[in-house]
Amino acid sequence: MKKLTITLLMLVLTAGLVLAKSWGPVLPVKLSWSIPRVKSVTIAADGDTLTIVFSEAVTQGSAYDDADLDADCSTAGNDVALTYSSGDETKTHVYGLGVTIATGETCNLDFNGDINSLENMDSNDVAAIVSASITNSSTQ
Ligand SMILES: [Ca+2]
Ligand SMILES: [Ca+2]
Repeated sequence: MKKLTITLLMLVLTAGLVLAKSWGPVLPVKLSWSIPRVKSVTIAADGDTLTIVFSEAVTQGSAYDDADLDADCSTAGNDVALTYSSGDETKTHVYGLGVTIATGETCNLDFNGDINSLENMDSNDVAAIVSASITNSSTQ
């Protein structure tokens, strides 16, 4: 019985070492538990472009969809579509707005992505956002 226990223990240890060896190269060297946050959201002077600045570089994960984001505005209405333009894998993501936002409108940003939608470079997801305030710089 004792011999069997030792044999089993050796098997588990060996399996563990083999696993550690094969998975070692894909494990991140530097683990990060930081959660990317939205620092600012701005509508440009043209009223057609929206820029989100995150606290760190953010990428579009496997479940990302433009529909995960929308803007709710006082005149243009709720759920204005956003279409990704540029900035993937950086802090600053630029989107086209489905409707031209007029000067003086009040807008908020919603983000409701599935797991692995927007995430940082360590795959930590951006948390859901409800009505983050948008700075409207439109002159239209
Ligand atoms: Ca909305
Ligand atoms: Ca993730």
